[in-house]
Amino acid sequence: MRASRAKRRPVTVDFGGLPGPTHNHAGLARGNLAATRNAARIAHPRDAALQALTRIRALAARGYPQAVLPPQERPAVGALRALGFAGDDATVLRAAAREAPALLAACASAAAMWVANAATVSASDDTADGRVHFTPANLATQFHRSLEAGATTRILRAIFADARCFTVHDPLPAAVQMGDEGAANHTRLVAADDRGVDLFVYGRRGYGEGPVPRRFPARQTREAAQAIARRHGLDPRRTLYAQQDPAAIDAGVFHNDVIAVGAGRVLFCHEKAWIDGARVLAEVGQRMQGALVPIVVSDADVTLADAVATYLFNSQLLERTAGGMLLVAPAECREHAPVAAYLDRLADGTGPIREVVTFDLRESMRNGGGPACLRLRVPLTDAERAAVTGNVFVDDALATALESWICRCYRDRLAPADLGDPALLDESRRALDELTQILRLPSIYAFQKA
Ligand code: SUG
Repeated sequence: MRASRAKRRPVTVDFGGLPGPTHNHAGLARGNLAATRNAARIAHPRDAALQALTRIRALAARGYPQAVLPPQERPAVGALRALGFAGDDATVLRAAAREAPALLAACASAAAMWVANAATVSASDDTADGRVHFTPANLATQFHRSLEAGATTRILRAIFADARCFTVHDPLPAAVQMGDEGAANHTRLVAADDRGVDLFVYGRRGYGEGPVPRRFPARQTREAAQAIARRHGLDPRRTLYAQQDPAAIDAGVFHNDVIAVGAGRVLFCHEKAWIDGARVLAEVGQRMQGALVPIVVSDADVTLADAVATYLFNSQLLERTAGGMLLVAPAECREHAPVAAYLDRLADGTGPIREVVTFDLRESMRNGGGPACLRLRVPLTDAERAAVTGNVFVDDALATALESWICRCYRDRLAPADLGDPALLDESRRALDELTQILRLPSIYAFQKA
């Protein structure tokens, strides 16, 4: 009995995001300090995609199950048409470039690469009907990101098509009260009974009074998180809600995954992550039947500003077969003296984190996306894994095919002025068409249906 239950336990598959061919730095996301700082810098789409793939490939080689989620079609000509630009695709792009470059940049963003914002995912172990549930994020706070929700829903429905195992809901209504940014604000921990405990973190309430940041938007609402827990059929006794400290949002923590990461029994967070953080940890610990292993970093060790500058907490926490946890951090953490010193102490053999590896994800980091932003965790049992559509699980053959696809199809550099180039749209469509064949997916892009 015990053995068969244990066998059914889901194992996390990391679905990695691939930066699309229009990867660029447009400074679109207010409250995201890296993105704002790097506005209009020349971008390197090929490097961006290769950096993302290198991380995925290395983790797959270490035995961590990896899969990929395809990028979205950009520039989103349909979105520009909805904003009043008319004519054929080239005319729409040229007019937008001339009359409204900010709108063109928003419609050309490759932001869908940060798949931690694609959806909130619940394990079949935790849901009332025993299926894996997905709610694609509406990303309603930022226009350029709100454009992702429809295609994300289509892509998830193509990959997780088997209705016996999976339910992909519609995104929540895209209104300010329902702002939802997906898994970046959701942490699934595992309690002493080996079942999940869900921590949802929100930035503000959609209704009623409550603390709010002064400078920057709080993207996730409590109501959105509660709606997701309800529709996924999560057990309220194993679910809890915490509010981000508004001062943290004002310091550049636009998602909870910029200041905390949890996996299994371990929760690695900054002391200033949440309002009343000690109470939050006590409640998480109680729901986990005492199994929580918190690692709380004090401001004296790493300031909030240093955490935001290096993305220390935008790391992946992975269980090692050799025991303890592996922290997968951005290379910037090793280049920053106080954070590098902290990491040496963290992995000195005395604590739960035994090893730190870093990756150069500089192109994504310049837009405020580190290792944790670039993966969507999907807990799957063996049977659920077998029910996934397409050739999306990464092995050496797929990684090699993706590498040659990137080298063949991506530009080396992209400046803001290139976004209105009709050739870029054609190249992107050709690339995505090839990718759907490599991944053996059905037609997921609007241009493939035209
Ligand atoms: O929504 N950056 C993204 C970064 C998302 C990071 N994701 C997580 N923390 N999970 C954002 O702020 C910048 C695009 C630009 O400026 O060109 C951007 O959208």
